[in-house]
Amino acid sequence: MERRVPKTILQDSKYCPGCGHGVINRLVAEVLHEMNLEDKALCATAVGCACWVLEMIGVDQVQAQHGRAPAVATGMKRCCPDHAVFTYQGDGDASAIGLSETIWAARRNEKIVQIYVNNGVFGMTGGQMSPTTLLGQKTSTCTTGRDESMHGEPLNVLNMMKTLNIAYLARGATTNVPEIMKTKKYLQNAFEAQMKGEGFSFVEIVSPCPTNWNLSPLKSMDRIADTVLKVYPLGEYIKRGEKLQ
Ligand SMILES: Cc1ncc(C[n+]2csc(CCOP(=O)(O)OP(=O)(O)O)c2C)c(N)n1
Ligand code: SF4
Repeated sequence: MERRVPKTILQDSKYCPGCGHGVINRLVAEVLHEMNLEDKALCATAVGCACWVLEMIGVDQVQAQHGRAPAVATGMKRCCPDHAVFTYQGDGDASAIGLSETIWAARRNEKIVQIYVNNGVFGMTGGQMSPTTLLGQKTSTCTTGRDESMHGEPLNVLNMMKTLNIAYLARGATTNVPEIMKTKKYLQNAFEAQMKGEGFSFVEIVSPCPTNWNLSPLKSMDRIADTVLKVYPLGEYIKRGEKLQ
């Protein structure tokens, strides 16, 4: 069988088996290829496993330390307004250390795409609790499970975005082929909004971290379907500035 790989994919996935980052990297590369944006794409990436996008996708990139990717992407876009500028970040990077950058780039309605990979933990550093860790979920820093009275409720960044005037807002997942295809469409819509000058797009993608969830890749998908999506429901929420739900 012929193996078709977008030309910006530089190597086979180097993430853990079953990790969602590999699928998402591939979707980003496919979307850039199909929209003919490969040669004018600029990425500001993160700390965490998300940062391997530097070695996975062959477009010009700057690694922005500790949640600062939306600020770096803002600078890129203002200097190169005809380029397709995006950030690629985990939930720890973008909503723990980098929450203010995230909210203020959205508040300014910068013409960038923020890709937010929500796997519910700090993946690279050993599975610590992150802003999106679910109540009751055990992590290496809350070994008896996230407790509302001790740690607060999980942070739903998409819900915060719903209150802002931005161009596009959606949440996808990597659980199965239909959801992966919808997620690809969300990424396309986001880049389309940017290239039409409509403003800021935020695409959250619910993704497994089998290594730190201590689950097999298949059981990780089951956990997302049975538990995670009840707290982080999928769909499009804002399109061309219009609130859809
Ligand atoms: C200020 C600061 N605190 C902590 C770290 C350590 N650190 C590096 S990656 C990372 C976790 C990132 O998690 P997330 O963004 O969720 O990405 P994932 O690995 O899950 O893709 C942390 C805490 C750091 N580099 N700098
Ligand atoms: S530690 Fe988790 S997020 Fe990082 S590559 Fe492995 S499965 Fe993916």
